[in-house]
Formats: sequence, C-alpha cells, structure tokens
Amino acid sequence: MGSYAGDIIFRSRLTDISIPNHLPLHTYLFDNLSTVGPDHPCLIDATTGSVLTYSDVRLSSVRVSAGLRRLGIRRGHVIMLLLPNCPEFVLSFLGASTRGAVSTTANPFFTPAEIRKQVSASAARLIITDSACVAKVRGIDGVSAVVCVGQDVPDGCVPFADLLAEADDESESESDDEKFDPDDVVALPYSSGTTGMAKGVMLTHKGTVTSISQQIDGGDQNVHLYYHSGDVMLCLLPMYHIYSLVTVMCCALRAKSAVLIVRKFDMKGMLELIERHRVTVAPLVPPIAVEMAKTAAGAGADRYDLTSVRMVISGAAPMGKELEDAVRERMPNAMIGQGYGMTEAGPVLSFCMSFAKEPMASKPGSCGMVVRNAELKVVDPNTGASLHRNQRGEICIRGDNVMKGYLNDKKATESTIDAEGWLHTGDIGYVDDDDEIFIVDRLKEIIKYKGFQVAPAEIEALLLTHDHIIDAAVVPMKDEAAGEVPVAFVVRAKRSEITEEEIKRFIYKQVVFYKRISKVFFVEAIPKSPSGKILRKSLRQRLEAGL
Ligand code: 4UU
Repeated sequence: MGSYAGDIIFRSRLTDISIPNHLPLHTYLFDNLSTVGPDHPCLIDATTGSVLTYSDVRLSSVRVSAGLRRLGIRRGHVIMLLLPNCPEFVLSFLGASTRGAVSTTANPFFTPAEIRKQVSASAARLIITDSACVAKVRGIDGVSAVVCVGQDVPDGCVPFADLLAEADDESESESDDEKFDPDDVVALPYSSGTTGMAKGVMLTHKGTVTSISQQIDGGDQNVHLYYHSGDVMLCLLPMYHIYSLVTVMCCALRAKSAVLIVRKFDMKGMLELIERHRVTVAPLVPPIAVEMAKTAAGAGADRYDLTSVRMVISGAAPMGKELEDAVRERMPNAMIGQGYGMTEAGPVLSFCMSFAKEPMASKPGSCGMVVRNAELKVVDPNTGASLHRNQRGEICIRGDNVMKGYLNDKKATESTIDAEGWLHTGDIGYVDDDDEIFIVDRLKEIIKYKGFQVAPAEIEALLLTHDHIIDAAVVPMKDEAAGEVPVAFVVRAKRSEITEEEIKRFIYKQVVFYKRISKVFFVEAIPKSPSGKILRKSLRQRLEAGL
C-alpha cells in the first residue's frame, strides 16, 4: 500500500519481525507450547485456587469447539460471551476460535435491553453466560441455546460441562479447518469508535495474531512488551474489553505466562492475591493503578508485599505525569508505564519502552512508542496534512493489526479507515523527538468512565424518548475518581418541570452503571453546527469554565 509522497510517517525503533499471521489465533497461541511443557500452569482461578495447565486448556478448548459444533455452531457463526472473568471465558473464546466461530463479548452487567441490542446486531446464535445473567437472556430471538457455567444450571440451559464432555466420535468433525482464512473474524467486540452508537468491530485471526506478535514477540530481536513464562499475570480487568482480552489474556497465553483470573474487583482482595500468588505483571486502568499505589504505601496491617510486581501497565484512559509519579514513588520495584489501545486498532498502537526486553527510557505521561510492523502519522484534522514531530493532530495508524471494519456498516468503516488504509483514532496527540507519543485531547465523542466506553449518542437517544425532553446532548465531565463521567444538557418541553433527579432515574434503569448520567444541566437550546451536529466542544468548554 503506497503513501502520499508528503506523508510524515513514524515507525518503531525496533526492527520489523516476521509475524506468523497466516495461523489461526488458537494455533498461534499454542504452537510454542514445547518451550514450557504441557504441565506449565496456564489459568489460575483466584476464586477457587484451581489451576488449569497449558495442556488442560488446549484440550478443553478443542472439546468446547466440538461441543459448539454439537449445538449447531459452524464456521463464521457468532456466539456471545456474557461472562465475568473466569476460566470458562478463556475456554469459550479459544473453543470458538478453534471452531472457526466468532466471539462477541459483552458486559454481564448490561441490562436486558443492552444485551438484546448486541445479540441482534451481531446475530449471535448462542450465549455463554452464568446463572446470574440467565434471566436477562431468556427468549431472545435468534438464540438457539444458552450455555450456563457453574454448578446451578437453570432449566432450559445447557451446562457448560456438556461442552467439555468427551465427544462420542471425535472423527465426525467435518474438517472446517481446511477452509480457514486468516481474514476470518475471530472476535467481535463492540465500540462506538469516533462517533455514533456502538458497532461490531471485526477483528480477524490475522489482525489479532499481528497485534499480539507486535507486542510480545521478537525472535532474536528486542521485544516491545516483555512477558515470559515465569510471569504471573493479574487478569483483573474485564476480559470482554479488548485490553484484557488481547493484552492480558492472549499475550499471556502466547508468552506462556500464568494468568491469575480475578472475577470481581475489590482493592483489598486484589492486594492479597498479588501477595499470595506473587503476581509479576499488573495491567490496570489509571484509577485502579493510583488507588493501588496509595494502598500499597499504607502502614501496619494494611501493608501488603507487592515486591513481586515488576510491571504496572496503565491503559484505556490517560494517566498524567502526577499520577504516574505517584505510582512510581510508592512501588519502587515496579516499572510503570502506559499502553495506548483502541478496539479498532486490534487494539495496541503503542507501548511504553521501559517494558521492553532491552528497556529504553520513557517519559512520564507518554504512551510509549508505536508498535513494530506498523506506521503511525499525526494529521491536521482540518486539512488532513501530516504533521511533524511535536505538532498536535489526530493520530492515525496503519498495519495488519487494524480491524477489518465495522460489521454491516460500510459507511462508518469508510469514515474511520481511509482509502490508504489509515485508521483515524479520533485522539489528538503528538510524537516527540524521542519517538514517544503523547495524547493530549480527544476529537471524538466517546466518554471514558474508568476506561469503559460511554457512547453519548446512545444516552441522547434514550433521553429523547422521554416526553418531557425535546433535545439533549451528553458530554464528558472531568472526575477525580472515574477520569470522566457522562453529564447531560437537556432542553425541557414547554411547561415541563421535570427535575434533574427524575431524568437521572429515567436513565439509571435502562443502562449499565457506567453510562448513568451524573449531572443534568437545563438549557434553552443545544448548540449545533449548521448541519445539525452537536457542538460538543463548546459544551465541554462550558463545563470546564464552571458553567
Ligand atoms: C489516553 O481503551 C481501549 C484499549 C486500551 C488498551 C488496550 C490494550 C490499552 C492498553 C493495551 O495494551 O480501547 P477502547 O476502544 O475502549 O477505547 C479507545 C480509546 C482511545 O482512542 C483513547 O481515546 O481510549 C483512549 N485511550 C487512552 N487515552 C486508550 N488508551 C489510552 C491511554 N491514554 N493510554
């Protein structure tokens, strides 16, 4: 793919490597198994303490694949994983990959309406969930089976154990593998990207293998994100989000690290687990990283031994210099740095270079250097012209890691990936003299609550269904604990006296916790461009100015 003569392109200082992205994802993850042997620990369930070895996980994922086939799942079919972090999540994802099927991942805290929307948009035929969620997924059109993990399996559900059962006739498999194409979709997470509602992000085997390899492979060269078989990876961030799915789970499996799977977050519990399992790598989001550092510095009985942690990764939302310094000061044994990802980029664009096998210096606040085997540029959002070092503009990336496109949405795909193959991130940043990337602002609409995506368009659409609301705009407001929270500007209908509390309650019931509106501001009109687009920047500025 050529570039315009004038394009200023940034590349990694690490040389390109050969990436085996002709392989199916599950094959790639296991093909170096002999480096550790089959009994090497793979998944540690923090809740029960039970351990699955690498050979257990490989065998179980083949069984799950056969089980999915018995339930009618074929190559290209979509299944939904609606699960908290648990070993079955990993087995289901790998089983689906082995089957040639696609996993769409969703937050188990979603409301029934949110789940239905994603099931219907993704055409998921089967849902794998737990007993807590079963009531929310009953009777959804097009879903032929609900598989339930755990001991108490409600009526009408298929026990996950059935998927794991030894097949009567393993040879019956009508070898779908022969038809494998590296451009087949393997994961379908939902993201709103730069604008509008959440869309299915088509991540292929080729793209996902590329992203993992860009992060943690190196052959005899340097490695950008150095994980190894002696590592114990803290898998606390939700696996339905791309950060945990790829950079925690898949990268750890490829590196033959042990993955400590934590179902539910609480700070004390997490610190105990780190101490007990001698966790070495802790991928976190900024609010958790900061709280962890504060707590780690505590005195007396609350003091935990976190000296095993060699790497604290922060990502999914900005971590400023002050936060990073605070973590560094309180956890002197750990290297602290950021990864910069976006679901559509497969997900990683850049990583802190002090995480490398042969580390390089990195500055606080930086998102590190672009991954190898990819190109990055910074463009003027108005003219599209590419910019020099230290000039701020929209960050764009090109490489095999980038998504295939949005499911059934050609228009959104074309406005995100241009004709030359550049993915436009909607993030504003710059590359400095040392090739380090800094993100300074966001051009796009999304709101990031502790790293979770909130699509303003979704909340605005809900607000507009209320009889007393004639117009609305939802924008991010800075928040100490969450980074950002969604707030609404609302135009009330004539003579309506609807209150802030009533509006908050109206939304509260319909959405998962992080999409709830934290404040409502009543206004006469929503500022809009002549073409009718909400002028979000002007609303954000009003918030920053204290209204
Ligand atoms: C400032 O958040 C993600 C993925 C994050 C990720 C993945 C693998 C981080 C590290 C890693 O190893 O994806 P989305 O799609 O939910 O949100 C993408 C957006 C970005 O476009 C940017 O606006 O989240 C924001 N973002 C960040 N912002 C992500 N990482 C950062 C960061 N600093 N480090």
